[in-house]
Amino acid sequence: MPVDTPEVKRRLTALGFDDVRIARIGPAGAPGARDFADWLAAGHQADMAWLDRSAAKRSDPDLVLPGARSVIMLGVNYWSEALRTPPAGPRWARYALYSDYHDTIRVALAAAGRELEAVAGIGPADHRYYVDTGPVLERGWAAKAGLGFTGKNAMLISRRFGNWLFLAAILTRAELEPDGPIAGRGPEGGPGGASAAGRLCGKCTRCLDACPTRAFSAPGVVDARRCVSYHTIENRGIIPRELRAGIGDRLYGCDTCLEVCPWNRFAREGRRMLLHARHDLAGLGLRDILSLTPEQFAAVFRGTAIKRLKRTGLLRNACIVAGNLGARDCLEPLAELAAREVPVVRAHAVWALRRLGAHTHLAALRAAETDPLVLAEFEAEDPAPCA
Ligand code: B12
Ligand code: SF4
Ligand code: SF4
Repeated sequence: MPVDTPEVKRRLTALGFDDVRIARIGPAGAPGARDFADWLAAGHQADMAWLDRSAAKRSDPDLVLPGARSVIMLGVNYWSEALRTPPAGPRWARYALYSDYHDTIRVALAAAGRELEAVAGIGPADHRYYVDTGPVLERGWAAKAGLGFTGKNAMLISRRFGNWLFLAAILTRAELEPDGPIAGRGPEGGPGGASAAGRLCGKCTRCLDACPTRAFSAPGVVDARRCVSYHTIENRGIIPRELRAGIGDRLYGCDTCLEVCPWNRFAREGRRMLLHARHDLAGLGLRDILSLTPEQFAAVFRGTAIKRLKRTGLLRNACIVAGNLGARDCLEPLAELAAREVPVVRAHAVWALRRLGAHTHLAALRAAETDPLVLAEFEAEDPAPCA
């Protein structure tokens, strides 16, 4: 029975999704599966082993939902004019300045599933929904559905909202009327082909040039091993010394290759029906962050994506930012961390103190230190003093 696809789109838009587009699932599987396999083979996933473990499912939706015929790709616009100019001090990726989008969007996805059942006459077992964490190549499907195009910055860029769009997906056995990819000026490169990245970028290379750690191994291809976003969010251990200066003032995530993109001229204030702003986090001072007790961390970051980084990860990142910003008002909290925290935090606190030239503090700390991870920071080549 043909499904009333415009009605499905109308209902999902009414729930708060800012864009709703459909891709048909064909025998070739997920668009971009070959690029994804190459990306994994090159080791670009760093230690995100969960990507390897779910690779087969990500490349073939039939392994996720046998008999799936369509993917409904959903976009949630999170642009806010209030976040245009980041405050001086530690800088947060804009997406993090909301209650955890996984939680808030998942609630709407459950409602979307019920609407789909009603319109398409299917049951709860005939669809599965995901936002970010599921085994779905979201950007590949979104490009195929024409929700946007894949930029040289690897982002799914919307012609309606620029770079500031969360993605979510509903796989379903219902056969919906598909939308097509956005027609481009450059080479198509086949569905999901690497050459398709940047089709609407023209000669622009702003994102590639602006990346502070040179993380693009090719246009559209991010090597997570060099990416600030990966290191400040996903990496749980030591951040490579050679990348720390490039992290600059970025405390959590990185928006640099997004914010330089000229397609953001189409960005507009989000309706935010599915998001709860936590813009207050951007006002936290570096000294306050470095001094957070476990109880304060839990209270401040409850319900946000940052809680998954845990206090240890946030302190580690804050040490790097303090070292990069030359934050001499943070010497005391840094010395406290270097004396009392777990080794991964102690190591980065020592790095920051060295960058700040805090020789008196360092002499005392070194005399008391026994952990090889932290001692290695004392032995390492002097980090360049901050400007
Ligand atoms: C792993 C991951 C990361 C890793 C690796 C990033 C990367 N570039 O691969 C790290 C931790 C570095 C990261 C960082 C960020 N991430 Co992230 N991440 C993911 C995750 C979980 C998987 C991505 C993946 O599979 N990567 C492997 C590469 C090979 O796949 P891909 O980037 O999706 O590329 C595909 C397309 O480009 C496609 N393709 C290329 N050209 C064409 C052309 C056509 C026509 C077609 C059909 C397909 C196609 O081929 C590839 C395979 O499908 C997705 C959620 C998901 N389930 O997909 C979120 C996701 C990609 N991340 C997201 C965000 C917001 C970010 C950050 C902006 C966060 C921040 N501010 O710090 C940065 C941006 C960094 C960047 N420039 O990519 C959003 C992106 C939204 C959007 N509009 O694109 C996603 C979709 C989460 C979500 N649900 O909203 N992320
Ligand atoms: S998120 Fe930052 S570090 Fe990663 S590729 Fe983009 S600009 Fe480079
Ligand atoms: S900054 Fe330029 S090259 Fe990069 S994604 Fe945007 S338009 Fe494309």
